[in-house]
Amino acid sequence: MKQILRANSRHITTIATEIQLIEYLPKVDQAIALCGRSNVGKSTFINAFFKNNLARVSNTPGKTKEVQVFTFEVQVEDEIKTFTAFDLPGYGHAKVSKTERARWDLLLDNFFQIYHEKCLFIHLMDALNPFQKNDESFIKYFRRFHSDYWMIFNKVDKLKNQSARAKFKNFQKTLKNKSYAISADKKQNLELLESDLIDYLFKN
Ligand SMILES: Nc1nc2c(ncn2[C@@H]2O[C@H](COP(=O)(O)OP(=O)(O)OP(=O)(O)O)[C@@H](O)[C@H]2O)c(=O)[nH]1
Ligand SMILES: [Mg+2]
Repeated sequence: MKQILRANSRHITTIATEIQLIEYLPKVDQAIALCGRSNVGKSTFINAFFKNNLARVSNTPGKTKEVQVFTFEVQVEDEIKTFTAFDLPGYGHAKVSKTERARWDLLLDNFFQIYHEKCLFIHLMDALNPFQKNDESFIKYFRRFHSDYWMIFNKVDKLKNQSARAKFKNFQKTLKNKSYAISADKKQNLELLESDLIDYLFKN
């Protein structure tokens, strides 16, 4: 038996500064971090995966302004382990002031500098519109850290007709690395991801 014990998922704290990131580091053994464009569904993913209403979701891009820290428990046979999940602010949100944007980018950069060895980075992209310019810049930025990285295409429920779904599948096949296609909002295709994530966390 292997499963996430959803009733035990918790929001722990909010981190807004580099000092707080450094202070929290010793508390983290293994973690996952959700990254991606603003509004792509990172917080929705946390809720779908770990517990309803754990993270704040909004239609307005730029909802998650700080690093939100969660813990979740995983059971494999009779062993239970606790892991950390970080919900990160999104990139590429145009409608905020330059000062605010710079503060988020700095916090994200601090996060990667400090946590790149601790985390599996789960990079969400929009299935309808993957590899947008700022996704590409993010990937380029992020590669230097050589962190573990999974690519997830979210909002597949928006691929409304057969031809859109076929086109997406063909696109997915052209990718060199393994990727997942899910709908966090409709909780579609989460089983394989959950099983792979548990295997990943337990083997590390
Ligand atoms: N149709 C559809 N909508 C989704 C899906 N996942 C998230 N959304 C919607 O997308 C919007 C943004 O979701 P969030 O989870 O707040 O996005 P985020 O990536 O955390 O955004 P920031 O915090 O701004 O970086 C919300 O209106 C969600 O309901 C999905 O799989 N399908
Ligand atoms: Mg969010």
